[in-house]
Amino acid sequence: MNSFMRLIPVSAGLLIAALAPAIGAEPSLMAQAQSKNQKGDHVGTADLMQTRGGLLIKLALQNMKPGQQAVHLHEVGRCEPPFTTAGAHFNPAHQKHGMLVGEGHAGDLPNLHIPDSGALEVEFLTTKVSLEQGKPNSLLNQDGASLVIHATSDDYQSDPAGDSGDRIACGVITSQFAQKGSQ
Ligand SMILES: [Cu+2]
Repeated sequence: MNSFMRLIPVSAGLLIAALAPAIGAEPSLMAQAQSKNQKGDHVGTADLMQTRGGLLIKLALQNMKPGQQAVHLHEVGRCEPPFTTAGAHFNPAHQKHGMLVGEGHAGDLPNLHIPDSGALEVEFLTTKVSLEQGKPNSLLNQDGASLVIHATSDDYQSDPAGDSGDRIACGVITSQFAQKGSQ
């Protein structure tokens, strides 16, 4: 039984290496969020990859309303419309919101500019959060985390959420290699 359990991390590591050859020899941690709007329609996917320089987030959205919209990492991995279940912004360092005010929340991200097509692909790198379990800034903590998109833009200063309006889309951040019963 024990030897079987030990096989799981080995095969996960090989899979990571196969999926992320650009990162080099070191396996990376990866996670994904499937974003849905309040009606439950799929509107995009976020692929998260822990790199040596920070957490790379690749966001691919479709069927969105054009315009500037805030995107944040929220502190709970639960997306039930109207998405208040996702909690506040991910903020383990207990900062006030917004880069214009100070350090900001760890879950703060720059605004999305969605074109008339309603589709957008964008990548960001943030050094304020991690996928490494056990770190204080890990998104993969006990209650998880979500990627939330708001109806309007973040003003980068109003506490607690940049005056960015309703939560229009939400996706639970899920480790790509989480095994049921592994904790
Ligand atoms: Cu938010």
